This record gives sequence, structure tokens and C-alpha cells, in this order.
Amino acid sequence: MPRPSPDPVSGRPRLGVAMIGHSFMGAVHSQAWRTAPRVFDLPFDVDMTVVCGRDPKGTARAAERLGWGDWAADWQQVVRRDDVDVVDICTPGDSHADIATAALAAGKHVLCEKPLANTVEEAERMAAAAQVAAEAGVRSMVGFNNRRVPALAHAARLIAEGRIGEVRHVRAQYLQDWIVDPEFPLVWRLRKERAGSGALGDLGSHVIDLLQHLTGERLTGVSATQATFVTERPLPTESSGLSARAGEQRGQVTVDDATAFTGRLEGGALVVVEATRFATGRKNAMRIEVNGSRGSVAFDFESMNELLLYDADDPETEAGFRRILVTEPEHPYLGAWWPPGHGLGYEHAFVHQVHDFLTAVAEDGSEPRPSFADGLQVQYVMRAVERSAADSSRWTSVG
Ligand code: SOE
Repeated sequence: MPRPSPDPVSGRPRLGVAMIGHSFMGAVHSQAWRTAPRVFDLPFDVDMTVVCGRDPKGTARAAERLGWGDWAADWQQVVRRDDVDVVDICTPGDSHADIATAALAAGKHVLCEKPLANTVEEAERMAAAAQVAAEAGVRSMVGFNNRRVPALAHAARLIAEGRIGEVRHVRAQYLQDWIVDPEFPLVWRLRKERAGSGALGDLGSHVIDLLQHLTGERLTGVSATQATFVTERPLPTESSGLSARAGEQRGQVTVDDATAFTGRLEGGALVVVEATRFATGRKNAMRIEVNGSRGSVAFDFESMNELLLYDADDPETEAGFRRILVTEPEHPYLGAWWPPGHGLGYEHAFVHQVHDFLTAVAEDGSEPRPSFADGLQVQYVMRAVERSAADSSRWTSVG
């Protein structure tokens, strides 16, 4: 795609960003677009050009609140605008494929929220469009933001350096409890036609991506089980993000409340995954533990500035998990932030995501990761999980 010309003052080219959707994820992404240029030395001047949503009043309010220069209601027009170079998709999964493929065809770089799509077929369409676009220098990435949590980026480095040896076990969980109350309304995340799946896609996709990223290995097969504990809920009269007001009428829950599966990695390691919105008391417990032949790493998002490391070479009398505070300038991303010892929060991984995405966009030939192909592979795993669960947990190959 043609390079925008450099700004006469900063010397950097301007990049116009359009964001589609402005609810919870839109607010987090807006914060990231606002903050990344102030914290990192980015290769572009970011212009938050336009936010797009179906409800004109709400979108106009969102533009003002979230810092966008303009607002629009028609995404098809937005993705074709000359002042837009990047399209950031923060809508529910049912519109990802149409928006992403149209934006790529219009020559816009695309950042798309996870999971990539609602079905394998949509994700295949997106990955194919991304491959064609890449040949013309147009980049795309899927927003598995947790790769950019500094403690997890540090864990990825340690594992890649061979610090824990050969991987034997991965235990990964994503535990939340925001729908334990059976009277919590039927928001879009609980409707298959909007979200594709429930805990599996919303939470499980994060840990599937993460465990494959950390180990550098793909899941080859799974045996799964799924449950929907509350099958009917009040319809919402209004909703925003994860909160909603219940109305009088009721409707069917059409997704899983919880999913659990065992699996195998290419190298033979055993994997156990659990994703649920019914882990009462667990608010955002995304946990991952990797056991290798020479050590282990363990992480829990509820203590997100910490990484536990066990080194099997330590003398017996001193052996134990050591708690590393991942808050030092030498740790991934931390050099750009606060003085040593001062931690980060939920939103920062999204700021890092903008940094990494734009860095890849600026570097000719570099493919931002996770790519749409990576997102598609997660989708294959999720399809295998659903097929296995529907067939009494039968072992099901991924693919
Ligand atoms: C809600 O379950 C949610 O916001 C997910 O949609 C996000 O992807 C996850 O990061 C936090 O929880």
C-alpha cells in the first residue's frame, strides 16, 4: 500500500486509524491507541480518525469520550475512506469476517479482536484474504493481547531459550464468574449467532493461543466436554460491555458456560485446559503452568506482574518456585514504562499490541503475529473441541 507522507514536524508518516465498535473492547483499544504514541517511540504519528457504530447517538458520544476525531455509522464507507490506513475491529465475532475482508480488499491494515471469527469457514476466508493482502504489503493481526503481558512475554523468552527444557505438561485455565447469577441477562456473549461460542471462544481461545505460543507447538488432538448450567436468562433491556439490565422476557442461552479438554502437543506433551464463567470467586484468573524436563513456569493473571520459575538445577535445599516481579526495565516492554518495581495492569497489553502491530506495519516484509493464519489455527482447535464434546469426549484430531 502507498506510504503516507511524513509529518513536517515529527518526521514520521501519519497513520489514520478507524475503529469499528466502541463497547468494552473498543474502550480498551481506544485507550491503547491514545497511549502507545505517548509511551513508545512509534514509527508513525497515530491519528484516531474515526470510530464507527450502529447507533449514531451512542457512537457520537463514544467518539468524544474515547478521543476519536470523527464518528460514522456505516463501516462499509469507513473502510474505504482515504484518510484511513488501519481498521481496528472491536465488534462481536459475527461481523469480523465481512469487515476484515472488505478492509483488506480496500488496502487497509487490519487489527481484529479475538477470536478471529465465529466459524472455521469465516476464519479461512479471512486468512486467505490476509495472505493475498500481505503480498501487497497490507498487514493483519488478531488481538490475542495476552501474549503482550510482560510476565508472559518473559515466560515465552525463557521457554524459547530452553530454560525449562523439554515441555511435558501444560495446565491452562481461564476462570471468571460474571454470569454465576442465573438472573444475569442474556447478553450477546451468550448467543451463538453473535459470539460463535461461549467460554470456549471468549476465554478458551486466549489460553489456546497462549499455550501454543509459549511452547511453540501446536495441539494435535483433543478430548473435550462442555456444559451450559443456566439454559434460560432474562433478555437485556440495555447492555454495555459485561454489564446489563434485565427485562421481563426470557430467552435461551445457546453457548457453553464452561469447556474443559485434554490435548496433546506436537512434541507429545499433555495439555489440560479449562475455560469457564462459573468459577465462583475467580474474577479474571487466566492461569498457565508449563512443566519441562529442567524446570517450570507458572502465571496467574490475578497477579499479573509476577512469574513463578522453578529451576530443577537448583540445589535440593534451595529448590522451590521463585517469584519474579516482572517490573524491571530489562523485562519485555517495561523499559518504556515506570521506574523499576512499578507494575502494570490489564490495559497495558493492549498498548503493547499497538506498538508491536505498528512496528510490523513499518517493517517491510515482517508479518505481525499472531497472524490471521494463527487465529485460524486456534479456530481449528476450537472446532475439534466442539466436535469432541458433541461426540461424548471422543478423541478428535485438530484440522
Ligand atoms: C470477558 O469474558 C472478557 O472481557 C473477554 O472477552 C476478554 O477477551 C478477556 O480478555 C477478559 O474477559
